[in-house]
This record gives sequence, C-alpha cells and structure tokens, in this order.
Amino acid sequence: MIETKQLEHGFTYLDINNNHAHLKIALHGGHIFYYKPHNQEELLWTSQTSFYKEGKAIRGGIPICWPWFGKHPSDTTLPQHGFARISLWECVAVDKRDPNETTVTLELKHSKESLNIWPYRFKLTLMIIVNQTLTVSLTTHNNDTQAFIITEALHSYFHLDDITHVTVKGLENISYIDQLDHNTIKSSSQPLTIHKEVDRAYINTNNTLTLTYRNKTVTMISRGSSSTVVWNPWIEKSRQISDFHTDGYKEMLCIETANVYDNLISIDPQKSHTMEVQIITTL
Ligand code: TA6
Repeated sequence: MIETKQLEHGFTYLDINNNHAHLKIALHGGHIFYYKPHNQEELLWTSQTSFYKEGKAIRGGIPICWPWFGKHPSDTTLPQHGFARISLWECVAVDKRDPNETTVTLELKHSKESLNIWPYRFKLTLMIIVNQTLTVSLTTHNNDTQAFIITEALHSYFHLDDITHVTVKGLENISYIDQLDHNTIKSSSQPLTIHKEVDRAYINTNNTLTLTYRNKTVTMISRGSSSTVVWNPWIEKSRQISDFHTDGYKEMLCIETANVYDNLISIDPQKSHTMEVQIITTL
C-alpha cells in the first residue's frame, strides 16, 4: 500500500507499507525519514527535534547531499551539502503491483532558482526499492551543453541502541581525510569503533561495508560510489546542533555512500551517473 500523507508540520510524504517494511519519503528533499523492516526496530535514526520547514533539511533518515558535499568550494554563503536536500521533488512513478516489492521514483530538475546558484541544466532521479532490502539509487543526468562536476552523498543516519557497541568493517587500511584534524590523511588496520567525535571521508573505498551492533548486522553494498563518510558529532558538537535531540549522538552513526574530495564525478553533456546503495539487515 502506498498513500500520500501530510506531516503535522505540513510536509507531504509518501507512506509505503508492503509485505517487508514501512517507509516514509518526504517530497521535501526526496528524503527517506523513516524505515522499519517488519518485526525489526527502525533502521534509520531521525532526531526528535528535527526541523520540518522550508530551507532546512530533516535531521536524520537519508538526506541527499548534491551537487556538492559539505561547504560549497568557493562560496560559503551557499547551502551546506547543496540544494537537493532542501528542494521539493516530484514523484513520477510508483510500482506497487507486487506486495513484496515497491518501487518509487522521484525527480528533481533544474529551475530558475537552481540555475542562479548552480548554472547547469540537470535531472536527478531517485529510485527507491523496498523489498527484503532497501535500495536507494541516485542518478544525475547532465542535460546541459557543457560537462559539470559533482560531489554527492546519501547521508544515511543509522539507528543504534549504543554507539559504543558498534563495529564498522570494510574500511580497514583505506586512507581517510580526518575532517577534525586539518584534513590530515590517515588510515587504520583495525575495524572502526566509535568512542569520540568522528568525521572522516574515506577515499577509494570498497563496495561492501558492514555495521554490527548487538546481534544485528547491516550490510551496505554500493555501486558508483568511491567514498564513504563516517560521522558522529559526539557530546559537544551535538549540543551545538539545534535540531539534534539531547544525547541523540548515542543512538546514531552516519555511514554515507558518497563521491567526495578526489572522488568527484565529472559528467559530460547528455550523460549520466548513478550512485546506489543497497541496505541489507540480518538478525
Ligand atoms: O557528513 C559529515 C558532515 O559533513 C559533518 O561535517 C557534519 O557537519 C555533518 O555532515 C552534518 O551536516 P549538516 O549540514 O547536516 O548539519
């Protein structure tokens, strides 16, 4: 079943309930902000104090950072992480014929406003497939007459019961940019555990990562992505973020399927690029 509903704050969202999971996608940002496989806990974290208003991204779920990740390279007055996560997307297709699999396609196209801050004609297609797994696929089409460059991320916030019990595997011996230490390049031979603030961009990553906590394993299989960003703001930083609920840092970890820094993507006119992640949970 798929219904169009409204949050009390006024945002329109698609509410999908099939044989495998319950998922909510806001048209604001093309933003998945709720995902719960049946008989499991919510897999994505969303802040209890998130804003739901124009010009702000929902805090949690899967914000789409595009066409730049982080600060704009030359103009810091432009929105952090680009404009896709604060733009209104359109739902262009829904396939719900099979109760075991629902596919939703959203689109965002260039507009007068987008051309003012990013001077290229484009179409972004977000395809979301909910079956036993969740697949999120972001395709950038270059509809311009010149090539353009993007950086991007599916800034996924995973929901955990205790950050100190988490292990991330698949990033060992891969160079990362430590965004908390003057962008110094580092690496570690050990699986990643989190006991303090972390903000890292791993470059040239493998396409399979696992996140393990308690008795649960979440596997992320990516395609068209060469970077992985890992972020937890920990105590002090999370207190400075007004839409981050108190102690929320204990229950979340961002593991972001991305193309950032040297893994930027150049797309020629009339060509496209797809970045995708499939999220698989095993108990
Ligand atoms: O993905 C990591 C990061 O870029 C961090 O540096 C941190 O600022 C975070 O994203 C959240 O950014 P936001 O603009 O959503 O507050």
